[in-house]
Amino acid sequence: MVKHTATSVVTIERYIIEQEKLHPEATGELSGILYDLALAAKMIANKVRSAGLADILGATDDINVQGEVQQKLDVIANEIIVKAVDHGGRLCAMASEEEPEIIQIPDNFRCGKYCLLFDPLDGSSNIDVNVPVGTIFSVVRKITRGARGEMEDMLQPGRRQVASGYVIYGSSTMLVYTTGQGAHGFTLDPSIGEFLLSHPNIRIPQMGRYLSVNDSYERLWDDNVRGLMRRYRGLDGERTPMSVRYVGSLVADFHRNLLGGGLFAYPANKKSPKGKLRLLYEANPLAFIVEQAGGAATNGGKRILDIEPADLHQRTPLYIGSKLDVEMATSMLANPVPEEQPLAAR
Ligand code: P6P
Repeated sequence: MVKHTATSVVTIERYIIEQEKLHPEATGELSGILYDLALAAKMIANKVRSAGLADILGATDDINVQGEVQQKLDVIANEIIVKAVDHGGRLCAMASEEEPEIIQIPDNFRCGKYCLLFDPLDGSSNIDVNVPVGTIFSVVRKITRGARGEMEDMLQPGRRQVASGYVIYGSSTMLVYTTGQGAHGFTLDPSIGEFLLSHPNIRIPQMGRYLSVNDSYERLWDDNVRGLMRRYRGLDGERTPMSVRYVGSLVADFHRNLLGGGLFAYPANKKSPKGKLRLLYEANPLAFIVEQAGGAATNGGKRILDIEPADLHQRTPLYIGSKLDVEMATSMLANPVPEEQPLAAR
């Protein structure tokens, strides 16, 4: 494979094909899913860019599975992704943050061997104030018999992902993905409508500059979490102080830390004892990317990618970013978070 640099003019489609050649057994189905997601990202970027103009701001009166008031763009982004991938014959089913149940492939379309799990527009509450938002996706292989996807296909640990990625709709639109051969970033050139390679082989610094945490929950944290955050801030003399940068949009906070080094933390707290972020379509895909970039991700007691899922919309505490800072979390949070029992153990 050609070793590209950030100055190479390489489209995401070409890069996907080059990466596919690293897998002699590849059939091109996974590449097809990534093409379709890149198309969906361009369409969502268009909607996000024009959100302030077309009076589609503000919330619908629908409530999604999270009990959150759905922003109209959430619904639109969800539809765009489903319609972009449901007819390609590569998926057996999908799961979305916006839908309570598995999304089956329409009867008139062929089923494939992969499952797609996604958060169509994370951080959507930030849309009205022009803060970056993002799409997050995860791809796993079907493991059950039969053509159609089942819940068991969705409830796989993150280490079984074959691809994952995110799109950040910020000052520019970027797509970052991995298929297990490193993490690679592409920036949308709106003048030609192409994602161009801009960040080949992303590597996250081993120690971070930035700490991303909402410390308004400090009163709800356990003592060991409070102690960890003091350490990150340099208050106990064990670590050089980190600067706090918290956007309140997971993809924006994660992306800055991935490129510049840092740690994003959303600890369990007395109000959210399992944490807030979703395992299958937020923590797992970002954990795959950060490990491919030399970082790490834990729930405070266990590697995120080794957590056995029990529920489609399961939440998890999340500490993700620079490897040494994540290791500091693991060592200071000695008591693992009680896990939900996997389906089989019920
Ligand atoms: P809090 C946005 O609603 C989100 O799901 C993530 O994007 C973000 O990291 C987190 O919640 C922010 O949560 O409790 O700090 O407002």
